[in-house]
Amino acid sequence: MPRCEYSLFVITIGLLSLAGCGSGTTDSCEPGTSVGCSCADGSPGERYCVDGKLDECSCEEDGPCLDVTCSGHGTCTVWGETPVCACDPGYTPSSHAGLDCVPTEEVCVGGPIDYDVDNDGQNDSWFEPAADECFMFELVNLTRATHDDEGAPECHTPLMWSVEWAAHGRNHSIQQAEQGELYHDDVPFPGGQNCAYGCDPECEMDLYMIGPDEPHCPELSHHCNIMRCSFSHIGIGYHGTWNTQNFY
Ligand SMILES: [Ca+2]
Repeated sequence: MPRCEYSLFVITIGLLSLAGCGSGTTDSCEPGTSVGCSCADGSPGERYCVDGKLDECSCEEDGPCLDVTCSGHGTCTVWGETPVCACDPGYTPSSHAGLDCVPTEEVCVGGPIDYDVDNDGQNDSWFEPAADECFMFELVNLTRATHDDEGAPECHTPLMWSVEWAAHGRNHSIQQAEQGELYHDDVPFPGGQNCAYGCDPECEMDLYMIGPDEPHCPELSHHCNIMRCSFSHIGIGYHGTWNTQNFY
């Protein structure tokens, strides 16, 4: 498997907080006591005695997700204090906030470029993403939303689509296919780059995330590029099974 070059940035994720998730503030109680309650998702919470009355039900972890519907096409999970939607197949978030799920084709879109994607000697003026490219984009954000970071400095909010870097990525995949090898020497070079070949997008995502040469962050790896906190965008290019992910 290929290796990549990157610079490291680290953001520490805060601890969980408590948030109200129920109703009822009228019950009298002894100061300093509390009683159990049921949170909106059925998990156990606690009602604390405040000024002689039981406060609202306090629920760990699920509080920040209470008002997040994921547009009805995903599941909200809290990472640190940050809620993020893991979207259903065919959907992905529309912004860095990751609080909604829209059809992937509304976010993974074509756009104007001024770059020779297909190496025919003439600059191309438009890049239109292919189905594999948008599916891999969807998988990257789903992976970020669901991958258990096990305490590592990894981030879960989604990356946004870059037409320009997708065009460069497809060109890089074409060149790798022609040369029959994986490499990383693009000029200009993105903030990070992952490359793989030989199977479908889901299989290549597994190679990136759990392949034998993929240490857990913060070691340098494809895994780290996909989960890195400092990246905000990704452009993905395919040629056959040759995949390039460009991050910045
Ligand atoms: Ca061209």
